[in-house]
Amino acid sequence: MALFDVVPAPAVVEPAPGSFTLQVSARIRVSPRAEGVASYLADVLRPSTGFALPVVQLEDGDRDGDILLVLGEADPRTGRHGYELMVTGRLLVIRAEEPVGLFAGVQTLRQLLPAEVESGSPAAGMAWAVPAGRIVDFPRFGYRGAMLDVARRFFPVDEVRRFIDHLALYKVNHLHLHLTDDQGWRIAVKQWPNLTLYGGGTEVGDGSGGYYEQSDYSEIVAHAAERFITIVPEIDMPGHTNAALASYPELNEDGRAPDRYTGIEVGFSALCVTRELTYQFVDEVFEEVARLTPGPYLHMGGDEVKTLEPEAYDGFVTRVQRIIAAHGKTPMAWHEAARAAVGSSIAHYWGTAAADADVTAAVARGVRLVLCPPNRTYLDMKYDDSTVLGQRWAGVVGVRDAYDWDPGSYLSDVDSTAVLGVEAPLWSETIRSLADAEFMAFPRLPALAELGWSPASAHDWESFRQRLATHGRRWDAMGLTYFPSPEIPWR
Ligand code: NGO
Repeated sequence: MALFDVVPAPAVVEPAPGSFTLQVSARIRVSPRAEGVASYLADVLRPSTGFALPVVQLEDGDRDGDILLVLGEADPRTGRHGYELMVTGRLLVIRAEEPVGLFAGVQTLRQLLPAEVESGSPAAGMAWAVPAGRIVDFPRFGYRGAMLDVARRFFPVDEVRRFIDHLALYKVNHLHLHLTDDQGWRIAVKQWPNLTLYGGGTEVGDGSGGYYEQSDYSEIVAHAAERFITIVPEIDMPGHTNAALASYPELNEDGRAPDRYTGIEVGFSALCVTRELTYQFVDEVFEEVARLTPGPYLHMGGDEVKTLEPEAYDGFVTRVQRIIAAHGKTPMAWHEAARAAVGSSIAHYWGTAAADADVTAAVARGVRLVLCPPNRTYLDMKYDDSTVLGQRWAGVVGVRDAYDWDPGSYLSDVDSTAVLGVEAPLWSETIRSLADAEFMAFPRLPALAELGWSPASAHDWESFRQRLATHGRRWDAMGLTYFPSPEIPWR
């Protein structure tokens, strides 16, 4: 590997002659408060190297050949989320102000080791060399997200854990879980048990769906937290609610429960927004989800409601966002809700227009944005005409399409300071397995991760495709399914 072959591109890369080689006697020395990062690194390195790699205190004596994870004394440019990596023939040192920065540095280190490090089983006769030099690195945006639609196709806990592991490698730090939709309700709510017992039993097509018990959801949250990833739970409303409406007749305008739904049309369902019981329902659902979610956000959906008048929809949005705020969380919603969103909330912009008057006005009131334009970020769009999976309502989205745009200037009327970051949604109407999901995410997800992390000055398609070309072997070693796009000169 070369010091440059890192995705997302680091802010500063200074190669030096020589290399560091990880030996059987190496230890991982770590500052107090960062032991979790050290044991994560040991778990990554032990299976393929076969080395013991004991984790010891930083103070535990200088020895050549050790890996050091140090809190403090990093280059000041690294800030609270960045890191500095120094590699010489003698030592490999990652420094950061906070454990989250060390974790990002560990991901860079993974990518600087030979691809075989990802194989999960002993790779004999390897020289575990890391090129010498210095990297100083820090994120451009605080919100670097991916979204997984577990409603149209249910992903069991183990698959979500594996997806989270992939996100970590590319420094993605938010996973938005689309937990409910017309085709299924995926998170158990104790006060409304039929949501999952009945409403969780379907998905798109003839599958039997599934759902997360609250303990399953907590397991996902904990796995993500160990990787410094925040879970953003979405309960989509007032539309995209057929699974809830089928489970509880009293949530329907006419008091009658519809059949469960397994097709892929959108926009036909809506909660009854004029009945008080609906707000009690919303309050109790968000109360339970808030209690299970340590992260700051609760997402209320709000997209594609075709059966309500604008005033009724707006009134619902404002009231629900106040309920979310009352549970101590920051409301998030798709950008249709921006017009009625409260000032402290966040809107996911999924339009393709370069300006949107409602969004501009909302930003003026203090609403901030996460960008997910479908013609750039939707991982469920086909790569090209030959892609079997996916949809094409927003066009085909090649790797270059995903990469070659600037989140800071995408919306012409919005100042870049209102943009918290980018998100890559993986909707699952056409997805039947985790391998399908990986195929649609790779290599576009690393492209979007780079937009979120790397400085605008590092943005360069030619450089990106050359760096990414070294990652195919890494994905092969991980057993990760990906699209071998002809846009990338795979090595
Ligand atoms: C839209 C729609 C989703 C679909 C997706 C498919 C948003 C925010 N709402 O995006 O329900 O699954 O497109 O590409």
